[in-house]
Amino acid sequence: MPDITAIAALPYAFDFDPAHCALLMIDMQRDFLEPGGFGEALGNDVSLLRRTIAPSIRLLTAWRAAGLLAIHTREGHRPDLSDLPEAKRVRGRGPVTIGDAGPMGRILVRGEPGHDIIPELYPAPGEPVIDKPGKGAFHATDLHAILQNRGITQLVVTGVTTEVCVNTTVREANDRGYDCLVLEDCTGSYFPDFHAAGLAMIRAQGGIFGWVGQSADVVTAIGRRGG
Ligand code: TIU
Repeated sequence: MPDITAIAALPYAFDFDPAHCALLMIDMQRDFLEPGGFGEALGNDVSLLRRTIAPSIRLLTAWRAAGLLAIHTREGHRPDLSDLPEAKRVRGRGPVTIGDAGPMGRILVRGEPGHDIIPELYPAPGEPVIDKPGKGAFHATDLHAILQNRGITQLVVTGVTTEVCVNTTVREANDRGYDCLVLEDCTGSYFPDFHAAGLAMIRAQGGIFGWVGQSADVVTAIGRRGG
């Protein structure tokens, strides 16, 4: 018997199949959530994203306790910046850009403190970490292969920012055949309007890209398993 639980979501319930579902935590990096990183270099108030941390901790704790697969992503580039398109480097025309030195090391560069995941949500040993050079987690990465090799067909998606890396990844996942449940309280944007619109775009038109739900309902569904 498949172990499927209906989770309340929009536009309709999400049939959660834990054996074939991965949690995908997108770019919960110091560079986006702490002062002195890429997010602030772009002119943003990074404190707006921090409300996502507490519910994400509760979700990740329950997810791990149930023995389910959690995957983390990090946006960033090689230290020699050979994978950084010039168009991305100069975009924004700010005084500080990708590869420049900042208080958390070189901005959005792999191996630097700012590029790493925040300590509150640090990957556990054995959890895949996907280093991605773009906004989408499928572009120029082995994420699709990792998911296919583990028989994953569904993704519970969290992380930052809602309208940029979360939306891009969900659209990529949708085109590759995955069902995505995006969690409202575990995703965040520097722009509250874009957060709301980004989620509305996912669930509109009968769930054109996926579903939108709340982390507490996923935690409850995990707790009901086998009970
Ligand atoms: N700027 C912004 O909102 N986001 C990014 O640049 N990357 C991610 O969303 N991870």
